[in-house]
Amino acid sequence: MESLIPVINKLQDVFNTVGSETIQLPQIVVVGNQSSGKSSVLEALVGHDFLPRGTGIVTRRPLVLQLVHVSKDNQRLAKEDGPSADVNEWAKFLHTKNKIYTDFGEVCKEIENETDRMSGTNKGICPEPIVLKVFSKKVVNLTLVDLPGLTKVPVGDQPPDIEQQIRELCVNYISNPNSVILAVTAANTDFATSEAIKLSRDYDPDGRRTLGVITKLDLMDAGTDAMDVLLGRVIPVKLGIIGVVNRSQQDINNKKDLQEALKDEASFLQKRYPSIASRNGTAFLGKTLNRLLMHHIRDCLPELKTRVNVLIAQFQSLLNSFGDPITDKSQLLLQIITRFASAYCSTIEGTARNIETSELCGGARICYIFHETFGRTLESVDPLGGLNTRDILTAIRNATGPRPALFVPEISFELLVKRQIRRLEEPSLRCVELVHEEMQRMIQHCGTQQEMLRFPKLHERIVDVVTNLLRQRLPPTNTMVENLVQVELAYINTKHPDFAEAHLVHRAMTGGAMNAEYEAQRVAQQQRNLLQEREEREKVGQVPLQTHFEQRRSHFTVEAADLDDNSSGSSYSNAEGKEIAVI
Ligand SMILES: Nc1nc2c(ncn2[C@@H]2O[C@H](COP(=O)(O)OP(=O)(O)OP(=O)(O)O)[C@@H](O)[C@H]2O)c(=O)[nH]1
Ligand SMILES: [Mg+2]
Repeated sequence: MESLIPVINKLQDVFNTVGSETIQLPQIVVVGNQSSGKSSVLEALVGHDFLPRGTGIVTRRPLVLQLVHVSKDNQRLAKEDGPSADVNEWAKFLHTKNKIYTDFGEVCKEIENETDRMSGTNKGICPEPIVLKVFSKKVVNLTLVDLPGLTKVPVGDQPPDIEQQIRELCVNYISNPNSVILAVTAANTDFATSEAIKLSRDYDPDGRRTLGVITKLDLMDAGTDAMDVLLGRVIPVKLGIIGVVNRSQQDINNKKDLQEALKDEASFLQKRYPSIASRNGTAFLGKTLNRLLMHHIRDCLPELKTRVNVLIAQFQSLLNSFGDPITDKSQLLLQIITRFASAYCSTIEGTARNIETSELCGGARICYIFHETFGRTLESVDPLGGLNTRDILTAIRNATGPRPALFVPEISFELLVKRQIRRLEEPSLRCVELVHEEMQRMIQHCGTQQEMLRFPKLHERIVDVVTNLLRQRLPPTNTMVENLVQVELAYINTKHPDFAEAHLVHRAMTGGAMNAEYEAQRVAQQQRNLLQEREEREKVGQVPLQTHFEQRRSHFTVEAADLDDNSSGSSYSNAEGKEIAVI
């Protein structure tokens, strides 16, 4: 089995790397008549003395022997499961939990004890398997199963249907398609009567996983040999028939060493079967099993290969998505940042390569926010909103102080106007907020998908930096908008053409001394000027504030008329009513 170790280890590494299930090697099951030498064959294959062997029924419970390869890399397993001292091989039973056996003689004793415990001491059998794990550097991960021998007549405490029971037990193991059957027959019995061969034929009719083993070649009657059997002339076995010589009962009693036994076996075969010596013996059996396992591994390879190829393709495309290797890091960094910056600018300018068609974005959206959202909000602001006659009257009275003024006090007008101008501040600040949101959103559109994939952290940093930058600019921008409103509040330019009309209103309301014809001319002239002025302003895109005054004029007149009814609650003189209307 030793040549398998490096192959399996390498393969298991590959399987681990590609994250698939590791190779499940077939389990090796021995079947055969009682005392045909099954345990002896298995033991020779493993290379350890640890199975109870002897005359009469010995193996009375299935023994599931799990060989576990431990390597230096496999420290975890060795530490958890292994003994503390420097021991290369050790064993553990399932039923003794964590007890560690380093003496294989003790293992043999424990198998006997455990067999007696469940099956009694008087030749009874029990289908419950004993599970033994052997940890070693010199084994591959493989499971071997030793079974009780097939028998005919009940002895001792055996039940009448013992033949049937053992048969079923064996069938249970050999019918598993993942098991290689070692059909053991002793050479001193007639091969044509071999129960092992018969049973395995029933469950492996193609003979693809049955290997014939002939034991006790040394015990054949004088004048007979197993030549015909071994050459497959009696009963052919597809995978072959291999003859072996195990240690006799005498050898076991004398504690004959396994290595010595192997040497003797080789010389026996050389002497008795020189022409086929190289194709028989325990060593050759081991090699053949090796080959069978290799074939099994080979069958697993196509699937592994496909998996590896799929993974290669996946990783290759991932690798390609990362782009060419980097030679100059700082140059690349600068390039990426520059590309991001220019992508950001072009999103604002509308010169970006991938122009969105589903929704407005970048500069176009900012334009929309200013002209549509903000513009509409401004237009919806009523210049006279929130002002009632009582406010105006109070403002006028407060401005005149102790003595009633002769003319409308302008200070009251300013007071009221400022209050109205201040109302523009809130929608302006909201406009700033919307623009900020859009500029923030634009960050996501810049930087290519490929770069984001390749340098996710860099991309995160860029987003961070730009977000912070935008956030930092928010308070100064708000302050600027607030300042603009403050500037407008600080000085009311009454010389502005918007106020030209106010003069007319004032005159009309206060009944100025000019004659009617002169007045009409003046009004006409004023209106021509205003019209011209407005056209010019509309050309440069300014919203004419005057529109509001025009729109409000009718409303304004009605309010002035209402004032005469004195219905607002507070009483005021006729003159005051006119002043309210003028303001
Ligand atoms: N001389 C000789 N004796 C053998 C050989 N193989 C096995 N034996 C002896 O045959 C007896 C039975 O061997 P086991 O290995 O216990 O046989 P088994 O098939 O496991 O027996 P059960 O488990 O009882 O069915 C033992 O005394 C072995 O020493 C062999 O090739 N030559
Ligand atoms: Mg046995």
